[in-house]
Amino acid sequence: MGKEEAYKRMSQAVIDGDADTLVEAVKEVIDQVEPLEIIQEGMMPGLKKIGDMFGAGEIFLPEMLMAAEAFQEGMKLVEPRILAKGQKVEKTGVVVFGTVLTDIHEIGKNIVITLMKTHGFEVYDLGANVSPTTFVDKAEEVNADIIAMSSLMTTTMTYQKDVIDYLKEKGLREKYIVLVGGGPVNEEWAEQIGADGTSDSATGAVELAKRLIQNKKGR
Ligand code: B12
Repeated sequence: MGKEEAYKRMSQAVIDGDADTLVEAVKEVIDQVEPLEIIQEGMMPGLKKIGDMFGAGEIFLPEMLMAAEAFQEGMKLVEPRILAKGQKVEKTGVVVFGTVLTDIHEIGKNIVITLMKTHGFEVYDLGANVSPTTFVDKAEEVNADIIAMSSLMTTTMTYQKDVIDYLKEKGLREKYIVLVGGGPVNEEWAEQIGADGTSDSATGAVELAKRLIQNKKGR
């Protein structure tokens, strides 16, 4: 089976919430292609489709949940391959990463974290539903360079601003690079809340993080 065919099967398997078929299709190509390509070309289109279907009221929460679970089964195969590529990389910086308060979406955050690790970042994953105090306390504790926040809903993205406001309140805003991301987040939003940047892709997020760290350390 060619990779295009395998990617189509992966996407459909995510939509169907069919972890077995997804894992099978991933195994068919995993030794031949870039692991990140499997996520981007094979698995993510399915998740996007399921989100659109949910938004249109064509499916309900159980189907979305099954799609997410199938996706995560696929990730179990792909993630070690991505991590294996970055074993001998020099340390780039320290990142504290979480999904904001009342938001439990973690898939995108986890992909960005995996890729950051392969580029030498030491990443502290705070999980989901993370409060401003937790973000900031952890960043202080581990002497982080970057605070990174993910948010997948229009109703939760405002908590990204709360973290930045809390940093300002504590007189710590200038100490950290603040990155924001996730579905509804764009450049305009990042600028509006006073974040240092955003990206809608994992590779873009890593490039941005590297560039901003270089600038900061060069100061
Ligand atoms: C999977 C999913 C779920 C899963 C999450 C499982 C998990 N453990 O993560 C489950 C089923 C649990 C779920 C629950 C809900 N969901 Co949901 N979900 C989705 C879905 C289909 C996909 C999200 C996803 O993982 N995308 C794939 C990843 C790779 O993309 P990403 O997160 O955007 O990340 C990329 C970039 O944004 C970027 N990035 C991400 N984070 C960061 C951070 C930084 C710093 C940077 C630089 C970059 C960056 O890099 C990533 C890689 O490319 C979306 C639809 C969609 N189009 O997004 C709906 C969606 C986000 N969900 C939605 C809703 C409404 C819900 C529920 C409220 C449903 C309900 N009635 O209960 C609950 C929310 C519960 C809560 N309190 O959080 C809505 C949100 C609408 C809104 N208000 O904005 C969406 C948009 C669906 C829709 N069309 O209506 N969901």
